[in-house]
Amino acid sequence: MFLVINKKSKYSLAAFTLIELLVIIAIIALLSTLSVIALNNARAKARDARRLSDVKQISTALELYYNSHGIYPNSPNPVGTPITNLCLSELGITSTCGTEVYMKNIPADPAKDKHYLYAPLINNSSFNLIYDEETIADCPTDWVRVPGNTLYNTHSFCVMKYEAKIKGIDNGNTAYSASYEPESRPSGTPWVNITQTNAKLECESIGAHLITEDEWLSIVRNLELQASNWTGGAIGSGQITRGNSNSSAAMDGTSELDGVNKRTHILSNGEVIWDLAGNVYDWTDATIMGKNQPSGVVSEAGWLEYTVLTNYGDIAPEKLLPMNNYNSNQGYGQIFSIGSSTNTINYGFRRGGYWRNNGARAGVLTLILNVPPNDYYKYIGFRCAL
Ligand SMILES: [Ca+2]
Ligand SMILES: [Ca+2]
Repeated sequence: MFLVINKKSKYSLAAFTLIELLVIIAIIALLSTLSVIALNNARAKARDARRLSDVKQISTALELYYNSHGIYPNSPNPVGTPITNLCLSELGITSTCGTEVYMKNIPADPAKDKHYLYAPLINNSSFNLIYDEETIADCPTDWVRVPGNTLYNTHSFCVMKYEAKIKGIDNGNTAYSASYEPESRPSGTPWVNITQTNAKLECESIGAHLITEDEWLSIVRNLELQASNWTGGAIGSGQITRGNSNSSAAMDGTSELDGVNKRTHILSNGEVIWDLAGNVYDWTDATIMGKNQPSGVVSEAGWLEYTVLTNYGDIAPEKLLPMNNYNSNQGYGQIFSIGSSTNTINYGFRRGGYWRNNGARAGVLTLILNVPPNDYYKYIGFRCAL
């Protein structure tokens, strides 16, 4: 039997031409490459499934803590420390457990270089739980992946690394044309003079969407937990940098600024995003009527520190306020609201501040609510998300 097969294969081999052999070798090489890719994808998917399950379990343990204590635990010490392998007990999130244990060994992210992050918000009445999925968002060139956040129900997503530019045109300060297409790239100045309505349509035209408030906040809650985004080099020390906010014009995305005007922020997964604060305002996709806006003691239109708000209107506090009762002194910016209890006009959300905010008014949580969705200005741009 063995002999027969051997004979036959010898005969077959002789019948192949060199070309045929090369084709077969190329096909085998391609198939093995494909199967390696498929295997890597399957592994990344398995890690993502693990992440979702871990995050669910950690959230459950945090709810158990809340049931006993009426608040969520403090951040691990120092703030921004990964919660990997720490213990959640009546002592909070610490390296050694107390007696009342809710989770003995908080699971580690399945990838060695990634970590889950936890931070409470609004006097420990809510919390961020941040996790970075690998496969959910496979981001295009010059877009960045942003980790998900349980507080905002966001999975990991892609967002433009730069404020949107007009494809093929370097001067973004031009009259709107529907024939223009949005693109994320370093060169050129941001696409401005565009209404919130058209910014939505333009993002949809490339298969994306205008960044949502939940996505914006997921970025801010992540970067505020990275020490290198603070001028003092530690979380809460100095300010979160506020970008191009003290100059005479919008800039392209090729030159960085120094100190408090640094234009880039880093995320927990190492991704770098430009001009979230400053340069031009970024539309987000939300709208709110004047009468439903947050307000302070003085009931008139104007800039307010977050710390002096007496009424949050229709915006949930965790979607509005800086952590730890911080305000513009920590680089978060301020809010501009209409300050009227009767105004029924709709206004679009825009974030971050712009080149001429002279400091305090620019910041990663700056929010201005006085421009309707169909108005446009040379200092309002946008960015898309996927
Ligand atoms: Ca277009
Ligand atoms: Ca901006």
